[in-house]
Amino acid sequence: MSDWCDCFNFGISITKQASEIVMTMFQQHKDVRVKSSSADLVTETDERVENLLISAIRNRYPLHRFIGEESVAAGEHLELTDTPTWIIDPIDGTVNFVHRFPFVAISIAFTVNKQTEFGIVYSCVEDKLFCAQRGGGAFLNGEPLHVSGQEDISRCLVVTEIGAERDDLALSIMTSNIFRLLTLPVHGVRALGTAAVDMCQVATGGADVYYHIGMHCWDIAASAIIVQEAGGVVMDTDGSQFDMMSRRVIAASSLVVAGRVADMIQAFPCRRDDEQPV
Ligand code: LIP
Repeated sequence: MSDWCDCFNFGISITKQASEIVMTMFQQHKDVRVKSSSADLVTETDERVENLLISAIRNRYPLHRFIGEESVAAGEHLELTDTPTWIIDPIDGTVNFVHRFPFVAISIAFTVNKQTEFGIVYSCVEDKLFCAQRGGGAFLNGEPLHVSGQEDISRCLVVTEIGAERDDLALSIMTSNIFRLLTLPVHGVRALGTAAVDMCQVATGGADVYYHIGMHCWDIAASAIIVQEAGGVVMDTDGSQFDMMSRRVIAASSLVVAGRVADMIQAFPCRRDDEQPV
């Protein structure tokens, strides 16, 4: 069990508090701004929630560091160090939030010495709290989670994301990956529009594998430990060790399925999250 329990319990508490803002604004009109592409959006609520989370956590743990999606978007330097660090996506599924598509999540991961100690993903509209502490198992609303253990790729339900990239190369590779899986065939392919909640479906056993190229560390850092603590496998799309800054991930019910997907899919080039700007 993690010895960062106070941070974990505070993380749970502040997540629930922040979700009240998300749910209040969910049905309201939103002023939307575009970031890296027409599919990469931000609202005042994303920024308000991130500011609430960071200020509350910083007040309690003044020496801790933060990697927040909207802080980075505003130009804050992204560097993961050994210092206790909170990796925050204030609203994962912002496009869903703008459209009132009911899959939006607050995602918080906590690392020490670059190792994730706990992850919290709260799917606000569903009122589903996914969480895990390193060595302590994974839970959904307090009930233990375990992956499906599926080892036959042709019997897998696959979850992925189209992401925010809209250049021809990325779209061509993304759609050809889906084509290859569907013609295998797998049982199906799903995308909820939030990487964090997508990936947590593997932890519940409701999906057997999730893969994504182009997401960011804040999208999947929390759900990665949730899948691992549910008995799943998390790796890079090339089959190498998972690296939350690489913007590539496979999370699977078994090493066999993870390896099959790694063999089948192609990645497109992405700048690492921690790559220094040129
Ligand atoms: C989103 C991801 C989702 C992806 C979207 C976007 P955000 O994160 O969770 O998987 O398809 O393009 O990146 O921007 O809503 O926090």
